[in-house]
Amino acid sequence: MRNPIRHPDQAAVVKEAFGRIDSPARRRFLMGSLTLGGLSLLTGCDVTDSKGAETALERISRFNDQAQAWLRLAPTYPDSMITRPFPFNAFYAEDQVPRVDADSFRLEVSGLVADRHAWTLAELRALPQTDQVTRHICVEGWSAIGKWGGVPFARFLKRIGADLSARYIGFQCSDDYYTSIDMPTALHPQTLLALTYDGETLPARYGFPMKLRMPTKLGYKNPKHIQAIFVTNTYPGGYWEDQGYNGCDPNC
Ligand SMILES: Nc1nc2c(c(=O)[nH]1)N[C@H]1C(S)=C(S)[C@@H](COP(=O)(O)O)O[C@H]1N2
Ligand SMILES: [Mo]
Repeated sequence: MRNPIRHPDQAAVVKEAFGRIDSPARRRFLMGSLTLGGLSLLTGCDVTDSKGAETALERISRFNDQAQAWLRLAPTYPDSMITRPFPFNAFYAEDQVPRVDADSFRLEVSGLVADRHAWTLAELRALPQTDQVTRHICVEGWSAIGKWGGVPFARFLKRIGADLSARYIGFQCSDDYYTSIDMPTALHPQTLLALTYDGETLPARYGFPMKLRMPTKLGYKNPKHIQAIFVTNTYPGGYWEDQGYNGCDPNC
């Protein structure tokens, strides 16, 4: 790996990524200890001539790009750079924001998970929390820096016994919005099940009772007012995805 490991969760993601690599030879190559003979076994390329070696290296590099994409961290900022007021955006006006009742709220969990119990807000708040100051980028041409706090989503997925080899996580929101992400994005160390904004309970306009905050994805992939989460191998699409957007940032 060219990336130094800077974050405890990042180490977990690296382990996770290696776990996904089926061939022990591939794993050894990434650890930097694979021989030329091993390289030919791994890629199925004849590396005795330069063209073969080139092809083999290209295959490895493509794989590395994927691994790097999983590990790429979005920049973080000091609190002094937070945009105030942080903009509101949705497919409707601010006076139509859904009002969710905190006491009766239950987060539903379904699909490829071991524990399907529905979560109260108190239970979610009792999980270990972290926060981050990152830039939110909207396809409509604006961006803003904000501070979100909550549960690292990878930790939540492990806690509910999600099948981490499944392909997608789908989100259903209480305003008829819906979206989905792939598992590598779900396990990214900066993907947060956010319960707070700027140190306060997440306000209604920013997605009370919770939103998924991902600085590595465009704004519309960050669902607010999450009501239900499901783990699946069938691509669930999304409100904007189904209209042709793919959800990647310009570096993706
Ligand atoms: N439930 C829900 N989530 C949503 C949306 C929405 O309309 N409904 N809009 C998305 C878009 S396009 C953006 S830019 C952000 C805006 O989040 P903000 O209001 O916190 O700035 O929410 C995203 N998540
Ligand atoms: Mo957006």
